[in-house]
Amino acid sequence: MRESPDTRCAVIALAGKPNSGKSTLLNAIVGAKLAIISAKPQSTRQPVVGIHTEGETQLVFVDPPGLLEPRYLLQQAMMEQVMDALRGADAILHLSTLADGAPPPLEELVPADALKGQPVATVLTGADLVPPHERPATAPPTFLVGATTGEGVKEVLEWCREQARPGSFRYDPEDISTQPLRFFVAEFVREAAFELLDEELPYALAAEVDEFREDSDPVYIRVTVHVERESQKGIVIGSNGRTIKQLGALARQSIEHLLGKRVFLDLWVKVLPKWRRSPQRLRELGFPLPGTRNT
Ligand SMILES: Nc1nc2c(ncn2[C@@H]2O[C@H](COP(=O)(O)OP(=O)(O)OP(=O)(O)O)[C@@H](O)[C@H]2O)c(=O)[nH]1
Ligand SMILES: [Mg+2]
Repeated sequence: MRESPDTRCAVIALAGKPNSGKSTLLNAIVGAKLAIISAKPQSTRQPVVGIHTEGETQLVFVDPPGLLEPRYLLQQAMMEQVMDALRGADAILHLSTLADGAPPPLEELVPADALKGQPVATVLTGADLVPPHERPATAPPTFLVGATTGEGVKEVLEWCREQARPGSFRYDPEDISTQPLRFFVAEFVREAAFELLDEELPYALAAEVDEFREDSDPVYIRVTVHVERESQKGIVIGSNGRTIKQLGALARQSIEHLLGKRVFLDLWVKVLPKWRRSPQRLRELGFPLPGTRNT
């Protein structure tokens, strides 16, 4: 890692309701598709880390799930990760869509122990959907962003850079994430499910990489798609396997793009009853359970 008296760093957490555009902004900042995006809420379940290094400043962005009232154990585990992301942050970007307007202060949305007085900027997303003359006037630390068009991202980054403090880089300046390829593979399978499947199904679905042979050509990746019920398995497979084929083709595009290699994606659907409410299943799928963290 670069050791220099001039290097500066900050960890920046994104916070906001589901669908406020956190993952879209993370990708716009990093300039690559890391986090999955969906028009349906609650697509992010585990925080995605994106690194932005420019000159002597390294910013580490954490894109956690959206803020919600948990109704089952998976959602509790998701909130646990939001709190971890906030606690570990030097500064916070609080997102809300322009349509929803300015969000209430974060202190009203999260437990007091999740915050430690970090600077918070408000980011209003979806600016591209509103003609310029109808947009509200804003001044730092409030920003208007069209994350899909990249408008306003530079100004947000400038604010983030101002939050950086002297310190050596934590990561190689070339790195854009800290997470293994397996993580992104499973995420891209879930993203395809959010795109292609309706109603409850994307929420009842988890993806797990069982095998990843990077040295084979094409790269061989076997993924188990877990659903909660036999009837859901039937829908995910579809008649003559049509749906699972579509799902695989869509996920494969994103995976090949990230890997820069051809991929053979072998998808298997299994029923894992009630995994979203099972501490053991959630732990196996890599979710931290509430109250089990050393903080
Ligand atoms: N037009 C426009 N659409 C946006 C913008 N930001 C996000 N979106 C869209 O809003 C939807 C939600 O975006 P995400 O980035 O997945 O939202 P999120 O906050 O990560 O959502 P969760 O992970 O569910 O908490 C997607 O359909 C995005 O394409 C924006 O600035 N402009
Ligand atoms: Mg997200």
